[in-house]
Amino acid sequence: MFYFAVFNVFPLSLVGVLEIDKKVFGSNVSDAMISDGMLIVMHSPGLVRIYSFEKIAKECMQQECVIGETCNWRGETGRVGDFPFGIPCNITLTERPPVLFEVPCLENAFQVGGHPWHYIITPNKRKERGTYQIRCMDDHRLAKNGIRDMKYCSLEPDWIHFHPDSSERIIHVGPDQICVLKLKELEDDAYNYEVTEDFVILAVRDPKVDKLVTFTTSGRMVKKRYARLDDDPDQETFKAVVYEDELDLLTVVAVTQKDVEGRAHVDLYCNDTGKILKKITLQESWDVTHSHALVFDRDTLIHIEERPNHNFSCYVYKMHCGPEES
Ligand SMILES: *C1O[C@H](CO)[C@@H](O)[C@H](O)[C@H]1NC(C)=O
Ligand SMILES: *[C@@H]1O[C@H](CO)[C@@H](O)[C@H](O)[C@H]1NC(C)=O
Ligand SMILES: *[C@@H]1O[C@H](CO)[C@@H](O)[C@H](O)[C@H]1NC(C)=O
Ligand SMILES: *[C@@H]1O[C@H](CO)[C@@H](O)[C@H](O)[C@H]1NC(C)=O
Repeated sequence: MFYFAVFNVFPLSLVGVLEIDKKVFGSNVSDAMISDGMLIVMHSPGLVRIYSFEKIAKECMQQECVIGETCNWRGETGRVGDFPFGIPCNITLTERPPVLFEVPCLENAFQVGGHPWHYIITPNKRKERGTYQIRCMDDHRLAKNGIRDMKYCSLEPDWIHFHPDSSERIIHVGPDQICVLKLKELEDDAYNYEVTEDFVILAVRDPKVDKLVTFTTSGRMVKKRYARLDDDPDQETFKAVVYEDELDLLTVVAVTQKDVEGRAHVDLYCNDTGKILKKITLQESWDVTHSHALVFDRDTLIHIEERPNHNFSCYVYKMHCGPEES
């Protein structure tokens, strides 16, 4: 159902090819991934199981085939890596390996990180959608303040993930706030760890526009029958948070609908303190109904926009060091 080709890097070498077979892992397998030496298998509805990939690779080794050399695999002979022989699926499981860890969660949104290892899930109940729990991997114990619920009313959900830097922090992003959280060890407490705020970045929003009455440019009064959404396009809304590891910057995209067009700016924040360092206004508009990707690498900022019918635009910005603002 799924095949993994697993490599070591530096130097590049093949570890092996593994099949996730429903006959072995269960007929309800919906997805799988390999990360940090763990094989993570997701089942529907809502169950995640973790196995040791290192152990599987070691114990289920069938045959060490070497790329470029002739090999005989189940009666077929070919050169390993050549088309159409390919690489034999040489990590073969006949029975399910021992489960190291399992947890039920909604829509298999499961993440591991932190030190010691913690995981983030949404409990496997519909009404828990939009809430996240941060728990210790060892004993499933909830961290103090480990239930995160931004209580937003928005079209796009808030999102949470472990910080990709080495700081073991957590980033939780809602329409108008970015919370960078950290795990603090507690002593003599019912909880072993506490989730605390490292810093928070807030969107620039005009509190006046929260009223249910607004005026058009011609002065006509418009009464709204409902309160606005938290990610209503005419208020500054966070759309992406990207971490640049070489400059150690948190890059944030904020979009505000002005007239008919969405205008975006990219703000660079110090990863350590959350202090704003630079604001870059994008020249092109940002249509919130399209999909976007932002890549930031040293002095290059790339914005990729996908319009309907696979129509892509790619905008490239170069940063210059100098007295003038650019
Ligand atoms: C980013 O900031 C955090 C928090 O102060 C720090 O621990 C980390 O080392 C910084 N940078 C990188 C590259 O991890
Ligand atoms: C998935 O299937 C396995 C075995 O086939 C079973 O043990 C498990 O309870 C099932 N899980 C769910 C969430 O239905
Ligand atoms: C699988 O085959 C590849 C090359 O085809 C080899 O490098 C690797 O060591 C083998 N792995 C196992 C677990 O047998
Ligand atoms: C892609 O979109 C742009 C901007 O809307 C438009 O100018 C261009 O003609 C489109 N290209 C194609 C091939 O549809």
